[in-house]
Amino acid sequence: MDIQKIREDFPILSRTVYGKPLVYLDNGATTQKPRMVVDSLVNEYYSVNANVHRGVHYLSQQATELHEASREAVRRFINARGVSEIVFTRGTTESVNLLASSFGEEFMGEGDEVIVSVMEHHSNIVPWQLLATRKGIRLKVIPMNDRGELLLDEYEKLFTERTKIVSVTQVSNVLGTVNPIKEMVRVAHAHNVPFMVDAAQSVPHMKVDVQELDADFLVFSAHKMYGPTGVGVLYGKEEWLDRLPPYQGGGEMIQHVSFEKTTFNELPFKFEAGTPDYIGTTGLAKAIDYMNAVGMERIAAHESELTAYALERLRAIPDMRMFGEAAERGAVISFLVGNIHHFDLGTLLDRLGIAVRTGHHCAQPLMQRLGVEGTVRASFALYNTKEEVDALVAGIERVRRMF
Ligand code: C6P
Repeated sequence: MDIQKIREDFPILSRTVYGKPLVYLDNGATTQKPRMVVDSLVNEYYSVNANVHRGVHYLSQQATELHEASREAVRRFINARGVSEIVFTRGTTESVNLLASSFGEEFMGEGDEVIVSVMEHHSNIVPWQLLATRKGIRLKVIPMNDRGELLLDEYEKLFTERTKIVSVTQVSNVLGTVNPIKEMVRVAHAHNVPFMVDAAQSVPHMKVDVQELDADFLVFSAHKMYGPTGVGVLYGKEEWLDRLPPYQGGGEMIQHVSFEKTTFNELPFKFEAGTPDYIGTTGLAKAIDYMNAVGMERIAAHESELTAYALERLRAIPDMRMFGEAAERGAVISFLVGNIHHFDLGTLLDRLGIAVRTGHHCAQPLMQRLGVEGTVRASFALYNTKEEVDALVAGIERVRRMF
């Protein structure tokens, strides 16, 4: 992989901050965008813009074709059986809210249970909690060991006749743990319970195949995979989506409306009320093209090598405390150094041009389990280099000396 050539596709990577070259290590929050993705947004606004699925005119038809071609690109990317299984949303968070609301409405009642894990992002906790308040359902939590690996024996024990759904992240945004989702789905299915995969932190880094995982639902955001903000995906098996009620009402999601009775559109439009972000979905398709052109295996291999290198170098720093030592891990490293506050470390690294994330990473229950208020997190993407890891290590050493 020619990293320097790849970096040229991302104009922002050559900028400076505080007069220092930018070292962008906050890819778990959002990735930077290659030129071809941004160009596609501009081009579509300038030459194709018209509302989709509504007009008989040329532009509307062309915009609709682009939008639906993007759905097909997503289908192929995650190997769904059909485009009816790909629902466009605003992002992972909206996808989980859609599912919790719709699934909860149809299939859950007082005393029913949802299984989540201790390492979930707030977006995969709070939507279920809202349901808990509304409908009296209960959350059950899969615990983990001190390396940050879920305890599968404990997971199995959580199932009861009241368990209605399992919802777990494939990769932790804090620990980097890659959970054994395929095995966990198999266990859920043995109990006749469907499984939702939060793939926000996996889809950008590894090949994800919904049929191989046998996932019933899978959610992710375009902006974490080199695509634009404001677009996301809810994948659902057709047999499930068919049985779920609509989430929001409005245009597009209807077949016929009268004041007496409304009938709903076919899948996936039943879940897509209002004008979709059709420019954004084209950007997502371009991001998928970009990742495919580099190659998912090559992206995974590069990031794995970079993470191994970073782990080795960071571990050599005195007073380094790392969070997450799972055998299977992604390109995320959380740490604290001595008693330097995570916020101070992050702020001082920023002054050196190094962008990392600090705080609870929208995973406060996990912070509680780790016994910390927050951590510093470095998260890598396909354009990061060993020199950037060296800059991070040198930056941390410098901050240590200051303290
Ligand atoms: N995590 C991070 O810095 P949205 O914001 O809807 O695109 O994604 C939410 C989300 C859901 N699940 C996981 C595992 C995530 O990591 C995220 C987003 C970012 O870790 C922003 S908090």
